[in-house]
Amino acid sequence: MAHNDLIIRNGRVLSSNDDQIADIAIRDSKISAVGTVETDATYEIDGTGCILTPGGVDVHAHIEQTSGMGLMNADTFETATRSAAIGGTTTVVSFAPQSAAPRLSAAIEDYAVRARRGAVIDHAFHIIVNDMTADHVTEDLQTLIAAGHRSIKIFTTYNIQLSDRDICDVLAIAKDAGALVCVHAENDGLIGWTKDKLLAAGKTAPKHHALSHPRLAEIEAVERMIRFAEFFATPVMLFHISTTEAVEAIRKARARGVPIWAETCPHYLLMTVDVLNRPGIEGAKWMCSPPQRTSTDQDALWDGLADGTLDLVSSDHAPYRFDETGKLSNGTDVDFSKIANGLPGVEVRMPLMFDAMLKGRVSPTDLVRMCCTKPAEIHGLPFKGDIKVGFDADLVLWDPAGQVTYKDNDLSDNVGYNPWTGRTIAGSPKMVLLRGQTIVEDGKLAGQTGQGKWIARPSIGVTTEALPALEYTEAMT
Ligand code: DUC
Ligand code: ZN
Ligand code: ZN
Repeated sequence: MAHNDLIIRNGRVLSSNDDQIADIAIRDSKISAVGTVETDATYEIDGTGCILTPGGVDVHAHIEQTSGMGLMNADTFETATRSAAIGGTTTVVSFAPQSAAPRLSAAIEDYAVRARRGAVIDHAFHIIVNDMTADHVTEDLQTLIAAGHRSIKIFTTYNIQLSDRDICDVLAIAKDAGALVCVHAENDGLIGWTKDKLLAAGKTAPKHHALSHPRLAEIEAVERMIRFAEFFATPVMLFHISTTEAVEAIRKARARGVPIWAETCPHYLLMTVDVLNRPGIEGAKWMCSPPQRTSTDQDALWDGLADGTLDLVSSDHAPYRFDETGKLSNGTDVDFSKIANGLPGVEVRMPLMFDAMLKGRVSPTDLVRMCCTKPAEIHGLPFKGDIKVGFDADLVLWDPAGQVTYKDNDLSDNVGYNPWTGRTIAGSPKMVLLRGQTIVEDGKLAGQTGQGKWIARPSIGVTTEALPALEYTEAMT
């Protein structure tokens, strides 16, 4: 029998469908055996007492990207991906925005170069489209999707929204070329109107940001995108779901076969809107869109994850420093509408969810499914996100007895504050392997910048077996 490079012996191995004490053998960067491994290896690690999961797959992180206000975020591929690695994430999907270059093809090339230079972990890009009238958009989308960039990100708000008419064109192109359309779904008119009223009434503090994003703004746009997915019978991924009603709308849509996927994020599962109630400008650290909601919404999100209505948990890492280069770039005496939205999250997503697993909030196999396997499957990342023979040897060795209390500046990104400060979580990622190579050892970075590879994502072969899309088909023939 062939010799292995590494065997991790006798750990508690969590995969998408198993929770067992087992050995994991690795050969040529792939998992070569899971179970009782009788052969030997160049190196062996004793995993007794440890928990092994696949490396985290975070399919929603903003890296080296400008905000709707044109502000560059705080992380480079180097800082974001080292932070991800230390938190047990080995694959990240970030964004190549149309605004970064004259053509989509050039925007992708630009981001590919940045990531190739800086990334410690494997990566891919969603293509952000915000102007369907620009030159060569359709042609570039078709070419890029065929070349392995099989997701398009669109917004219904944020100064970069597409009209409903343009969204139809994007969905038709995506259906034809085999891409997943990912949507930031909030109603722009409701947000704009509410924001103006709040500001006119002098309600300008960070806590008023939450009021300016009414829950109905999410509910309306989610319901609209569900109908669009239904009409085109092509898959749509709803990003960062935060409300009970949106979960319910997705549940109903899925029950009638609409090809809808949905994610939520740790800051909706584990924070409420109260985080914005800090004195002065301090609440800006927790401002994101959609905003955090209520404990009732948290319960609905957990229930949605448990029954599969919500598929996965992403970080929506959107890093802005709490200083004049970031959140305070327009000063400290400003209204909420002039403050960049987003929280750092790429490092804490896996540990927070691992802690939730140890506390019994999610089952071990569900943890793996929602943080690793489903993100990889839905976003088309081959051989990522599970512990199975033939998969990439992307693994995290957790110390379940480890305990961390987050402190104000203890993350490895470039943000300088930790929105989870004061929270104690159980379990810590001791060792992380990327394709069989150690990138984190004793909780410290051991990987190199540029070690991460771009992962080609094959286009979706069959769009859906769900609805026949009768009206769409009739209109097309
Ligand atoms: N929401 C945020 O809070 N930040 C970045 C993008 C987003 O959708
Ligand atoms: Zn968004
Ligand atoms: Zn986002």
